[in-house]
Amino acid sequence: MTRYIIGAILLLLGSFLLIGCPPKQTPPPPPGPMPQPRPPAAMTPAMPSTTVTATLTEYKIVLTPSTVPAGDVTFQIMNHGKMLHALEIEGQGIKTQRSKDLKPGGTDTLVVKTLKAGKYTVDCPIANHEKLGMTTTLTVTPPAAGMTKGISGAPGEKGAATKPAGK
Ligand SMILES: [Cu+2]
Repeated sequence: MTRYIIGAILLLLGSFLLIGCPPKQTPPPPPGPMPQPRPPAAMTPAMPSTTVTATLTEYKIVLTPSTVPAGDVTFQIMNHGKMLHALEIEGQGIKTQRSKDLKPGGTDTLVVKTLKAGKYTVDCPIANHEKLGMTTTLTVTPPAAGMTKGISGAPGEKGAATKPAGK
């Protein structure tokens, strides 16, 4: 009888011990080097962004430069005239984009995204200013393989120049 009881107690103790001492869990991982945080994606130089200064006067638009590589173009527009002017660009199937109306001395910035190569008309949409001469052409050149710095002067593109009609 007592043996039986002792045996039961031992069993109980045994199971307590088992529960109290659970098998060791896998140890925490040793403090190794932290995983490197991913660096921010490098800016893709695929599409260059060019800034063109557009000066508006009566009745003229001057673009500097007037030839840019394909990509985004930011127009820094300044009204140096004495009347209200604005700037709009159209061509190559793009949606016509237009700056604010600028009072004399006013400035605005117009960003035109991803212009393809080709010719674009830049004019003043106010009243009949375009007819009076406020129109010019922005030439966008295809992205060159080895893009050179300095965009002034389209290299060797004189083919379309009108021949002097002197006889
Ligand atoms: Cu105008």
